[in-house]
Amino acid sequence: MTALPRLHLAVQKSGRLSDLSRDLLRDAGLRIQHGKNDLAARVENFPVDLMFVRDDDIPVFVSDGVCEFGIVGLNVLEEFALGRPDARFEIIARLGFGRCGLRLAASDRIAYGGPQSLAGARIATSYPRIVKRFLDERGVEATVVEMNGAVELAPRLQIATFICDIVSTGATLEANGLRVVDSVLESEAVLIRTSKPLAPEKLEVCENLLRRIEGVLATKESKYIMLNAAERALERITSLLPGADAPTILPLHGRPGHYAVHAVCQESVFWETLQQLKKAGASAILVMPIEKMMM
Ligand code: PRT
Ligand code: ZN
Repeated sequence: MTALPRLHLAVQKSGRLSDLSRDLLRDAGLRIQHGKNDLAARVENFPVDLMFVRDDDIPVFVSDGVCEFGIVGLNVLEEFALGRPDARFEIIARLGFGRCGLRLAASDRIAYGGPQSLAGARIATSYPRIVKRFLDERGVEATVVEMNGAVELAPRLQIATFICDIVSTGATLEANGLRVVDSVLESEAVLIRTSKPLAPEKLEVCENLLRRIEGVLATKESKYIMLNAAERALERITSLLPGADAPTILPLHGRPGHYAVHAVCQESVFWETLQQLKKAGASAILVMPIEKMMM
């Protein structure tokens, strides 16, 4: 029997996305062999090798087809793609972690009444292409000053009046006497795939990997709901179930006219939903996590 061809998946070696990327792959059932400091690791039970690299290199590797897949922040990906119109990748899934925003910020003393306030100003950033696009789309002319780190210091050093940087809690801006004035991009980690043609024998492995990752993402949001209800309430109740497709409805033993409703809800189930279900006549409502799912 010939061995299955191995795929290459690029993940951040060490940084904010590293542990979360590994967690996602583990949840997808991939057993990763080596420790954190290696440059590559073999997955024991699936024909995939992980490549541990700087996040900035991930779009390059995937676009060039050196790695078939990669996990990277949308901010890094967009900055790369704007500089490489011939880039060959597609976004397969938004992964729901590494959430942050690329924000314009300035000191409290600077007035801001919308993008026009940026006209003629200097903006320091590590994302010059994204900032340039933001300005161009709004017809504003400003000077973009590229910095590779410590962007928050630019106003204090009088390098620029505005900065455009990644913000998550806002603590770094606050510590530097800056406030957010505008949003440029919402970001999170995404799974990307090369658009270079794959060898036919790799396609099936790719599909299997994707199905597993999609399964993990689906279970994160999904819940299994069980409840009981009288027949007359069924229509209203099933319409209230968030993202549920064709619930299972079973007669309750010894309670004529009453049914058990089971459904997979593919959206978050909030307390408000449970209250609405109760009001509509549901009783014994149970909401359970789903461990694995393959659609
Ligand atoms: O070494 P390598 O090049 O691989 O890593 P890196 O240092 O370039 O990136 P890293 O590990 O810092 O971040 C990886 C990705 O995580 C980013 O590209 C974003 O997609 C995402 N992410 C999520 C963040 C943040 N949150 C974040 N808060 N990236 C950076 N920050 C920084 C930000 O630059 C600023 O300095 O955190 C500071 C602000 O945080 P708050 O919480 O004070 O607002
Ligand atoms: Zn980086």
